[in-house]
Formats: sequence, C-alpha cells, structure tokens
Amino acid sequence: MQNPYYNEAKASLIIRKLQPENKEAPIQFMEAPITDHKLFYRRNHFSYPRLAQANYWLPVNGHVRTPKLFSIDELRKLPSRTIKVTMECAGNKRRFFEPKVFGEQWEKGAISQGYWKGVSLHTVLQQAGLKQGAKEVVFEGYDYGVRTDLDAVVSFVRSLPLKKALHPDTIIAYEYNNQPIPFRHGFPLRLIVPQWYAMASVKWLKQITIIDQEFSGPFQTIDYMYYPNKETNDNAQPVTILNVNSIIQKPLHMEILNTGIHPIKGIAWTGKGIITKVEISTDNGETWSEAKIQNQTHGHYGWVTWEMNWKITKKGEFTILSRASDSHGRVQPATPLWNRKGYGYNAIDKVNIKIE
Ligand SMILES: Nc1nc2c(c(=O)[nH]1)N[C@H]1C(S)=C(S)[C@@H](COP(=O)(O)O)O[C@H]1N2
Ligand SMILES: [Mo]
Repeated sequence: MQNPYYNEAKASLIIRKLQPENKEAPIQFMEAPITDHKLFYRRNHFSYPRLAQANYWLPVNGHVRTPKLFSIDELRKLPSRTIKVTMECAGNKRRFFEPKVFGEQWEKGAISQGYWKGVSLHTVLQQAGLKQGAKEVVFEGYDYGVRTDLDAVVSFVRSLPLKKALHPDTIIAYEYNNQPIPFRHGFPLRLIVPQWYAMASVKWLKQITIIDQEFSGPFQTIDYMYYPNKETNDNAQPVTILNVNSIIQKPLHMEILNTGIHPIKGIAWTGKGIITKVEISTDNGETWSEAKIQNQTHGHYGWVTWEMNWKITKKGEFTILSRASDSHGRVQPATPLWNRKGYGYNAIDKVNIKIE
C-alpha cells in the first residue's frame, strides 16, 4: 500500500502580516509559468472592502465630455484583450536592503503572474471623450482605512499619466486565468498596468476620474517614491517601471548537495523591452556563464525561466549568483540603489550552498 503521507506537502503562501493581509508567494517552489490564484501573493494596505456585485457600476467622470456609468456587462461586451503580466510589488525583496528599511519585510515572493482579461482603458475613455487639457487618470479602489502618518481615513487611490493610461495594454480587467478575478485580487474590476510595479494596478475599482493636473494623493506623493536620502526628501523620484531582476529558484539558499550535476534554475523579468541574457556565477562573481532562457517574452509581459546544468566535483562552500540584462541595456547591479522606503530592490540574486 502506498504511504498515505506520500507527496502530501503542498506549496502555500508565506505570511508577512495578517491584518491587513500581506502574504508572499512560495516563489522558490513555483515551477508553473502561471500562478494559480491560490498562490498569488497578496498585498493590501487596508481591510478587504465590503461590496456587493448586485448594484455595481463603474463611473468614469471628471475632465470628460460625457460622464459615464458602465455596468460589468457593458464592459464585457466591449472588445477584449488577454495579456500575460508579471505583477511585482515595489517592496519585493525589501528585506535584503542594507541598512534595513521599515515596511513589510518581503523576501523574494511578492511577485506572481498570469493572464488578465479585460477591456482597454483607452476604449472606455474614448466613450466618455477626453476634454482638451486632460492630464492624468485617477483610479479609486473600494478599500479605505486610517493612515497613521496623516491621522486620516483615506482610500487607496493612484493615478496614471495620460500616455500610460492610453496604452492599449493598460486594461480594466474582469478575469484572471479565465475566471472572474478572485475577490482578494480585485473582483469585480481591477486596473492592470503592465510593466509598472503593481501599486499602479488598483484593485476593486470604484471610480475613474480624469483630471487636468497632477494627482497628489498620499499613495503617490508620500509612498511609492524613491527617497535616496535617509533624512530628507531630496531627489525623490516616483516608482513606476519594473527594474530588471531575477531570482534563483534552485538550489535553495543554504542547501547541502552532493558532488555531481545539479540544475541551477530560476526566473527573470523586466519592465522595459525583453530579457536578453541571464548570467550565472558559481564562484561568487569571478567567472560567469550564460544560462539558457526557455520562454522568451516577445509579445507579452511575463517573466522568462532560465536554467543551467552545473557539474561540480569539488567539495566546499559556494556562492551562486544570477544577473539578468534587458534589451534596454539595463543589468542587475552588484549593490542595489538604497532608498528610505525600500522600493525596487534588484541587486544580483545570491544563494549560498555547500557541496559535501
Ligand atoms: N485597491 C487597492 N489596490 C491595490 C492595493 C491596495 O491596497 N488596494 N495594493 C497595491 C499594491 S502595493 C500591490 S503590490 C498590488 C497587490 O496585488 P495583489 O494583492 O493582487 O497581489 O495591488 C495594488 N493595488
Ligand atoms: Mo506593492
């Protein structure tokens, strides 16, 4: 009889905070190119909103010729797009900054990917008709709560500049992997902004407003800014496009292996162009060789997987590194750009192992 405990273990989310719910994906154990929604990381600023689909309308208003209310059915009837997107939290890997920074101590799993289906925001905005002077599009979510720094109740609101808002792949999504969007990930409607850090992809859309100036809400002017100085806000820059990045999924950090042939494998992604190269070092950066990239991202915004076979006959301790490059000449740096809120960590990935 087969051992009943055989293969019982399953991957599960890793808890960073229970309330609001912040959990990361078990990214080292994810072989599938598409993240099942049960293993999709969860990042929330507030408690989950209460909303009933029964009377759900999406208002599009502000600096438009005809303010509109869209039902979900109406949106579903408009031409649709399905896009594969890597979603990464701007705070992914925050844990690895030195000196340490405050905030959720994400390791490597605040990232997931899958297929989002929806209607181009462009199409929806066209129906309302932008007025001359329209500058940004503001997206409000149904969730809200207290911000300790402002001592005020606010909702999660973010804007996009018109150019990004009008890109045909910026969509109002209603499905994830061919199913209605799971509630935790923004049901019934969620903005999806490919190539930007995921704070831009506002969940539980409540309203879309076109404005003729720059938006200045706290999730845009206080948070999600790179502050290079510890003490001042000098030289602050908004967080937008994903940095070029990679992780090693195998072997695991501090794993003990035998001599022989071992696969070294992982994923790599970027918010600009495509991944052109992933280099691996097994001697802490003295020598590098190219891993084989398995599914190139032409035509979608997903990550690539990469792999290399490593033949090792020597015993001892080894530091394995991965370094990705993209088609815009960006390369993962040896040291990350430190910033006070800990966004955009993308230093060369590293695991230590022992051969015995
Ligand atoms: N309404 C709303 N949208 C939101 C957020 C939020 O707290 N509320 N968090 C943002 C951030 S910072 C991230 S990383 C992603 C997380 O999406 P997920 O929980 O589906 O993984 O949603 C973004 N959209
Ligand atoms: Mo995030």
